Amino acid sequence: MQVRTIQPPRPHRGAEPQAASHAAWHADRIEALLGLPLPELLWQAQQVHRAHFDPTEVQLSSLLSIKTGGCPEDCGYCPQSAHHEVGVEADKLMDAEQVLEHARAARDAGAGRFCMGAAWREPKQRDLDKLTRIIEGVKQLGLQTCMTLGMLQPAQARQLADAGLDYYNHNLDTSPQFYGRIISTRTYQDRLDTLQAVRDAGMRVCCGGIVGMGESRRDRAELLAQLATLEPYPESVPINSLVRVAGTPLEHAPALDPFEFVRSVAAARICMPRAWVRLSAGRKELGDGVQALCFLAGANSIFYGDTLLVTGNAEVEADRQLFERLGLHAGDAAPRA
Ligand code: SAM
Ligand code: DTB
Ligand code: SF4
Repeated sequence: MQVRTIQPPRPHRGAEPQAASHAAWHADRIEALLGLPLPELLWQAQQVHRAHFDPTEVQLSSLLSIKTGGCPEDCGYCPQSAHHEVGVEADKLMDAEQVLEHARAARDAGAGRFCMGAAWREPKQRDLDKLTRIIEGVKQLGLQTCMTLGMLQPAQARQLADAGLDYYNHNLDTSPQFYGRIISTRTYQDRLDTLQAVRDAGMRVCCGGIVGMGESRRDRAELLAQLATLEPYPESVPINSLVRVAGTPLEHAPALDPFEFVRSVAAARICMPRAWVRLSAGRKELGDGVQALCFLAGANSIFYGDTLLVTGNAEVEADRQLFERLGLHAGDAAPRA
């Protein structure tokens, strides 16, 4: 009998040990890693990966846009910003029952974590009550929960943590130096403040960035240095490859050599040894060969499901076949200390 979906992960083994940060991860050191001959870089990344994880195990996160479009922020890459003419219709927050239907389907297809994204600058108080019900419902399905709702005040972060939210996703996106070329409506410090509020509330942090927006290798090193020196570093690190969406200011960003993406994944693995390093947006466009190199470079998580937020993702059936061809399986065993 043909198996149509990737097998569900083994049950989660409780809280992961807190990741310690390495203050020594200066951008110079990471830039030197990024410039290594690729076999050297992959070898180092594989050694670090194998010390903490089963290299054949990949965590599956499914993504759902629970509030789409019409966002007041001007992030230059984003199809959901109201500043760009993309043709994404603005919607209101999805009903809890509808979210739970999607979550059930994701669980049945083998996902271990359910990530919900909202195109907001920040959530409003009235939204938080509904979000609390959603978090409780998704957890009852046996899924880990993650949300990305924009900036959070400390009290909002505490409310989400009290509802049982496991992870909060908030990306730094790029280096502090390049950031102003991409976003003007919120500062780098705003993002760091939200990350601190999430940490202080006791949630796990999911924080990464985007590669391929016209930034330099130095910028990628600076981004990774920011992430690796957060105290502690994020438990989950999404590395997105820019999806160039027509109508966004980055529609015509020059294509980046895909090996630079692989290098970024490897460096992320080396400087954040016990993080889930997630191949995020742009996986479909990277193709099977580059994805395979990313798994060899220490990536151990993917967004799983036919859509991301509004753009297409690698299809579930294609992922099932890729895992079979590469000898990978779904799983989310906590990293070894
Ligand atoms: N509005 C919230 C926020 O920005 O914090 C949450 C949703 S936002 C879509 C989450 C992340 O998706 C962004 O920080 C960015 O890293 C990523 N993203 C958005 N559009 C993308 C694109 N076209 N290509 C790659 N990554 C993208
Ligand atoms: C993240 O780092 N990538 C995801 C998730 N966090 C929310 C979003 C990717 C969005 C890609 C473009 C889109 O479909 O809107
Ligand atoms: Fe809004 Fe998030 Fe898109 Fe920025 S990335 S425009 S904050 S939805």
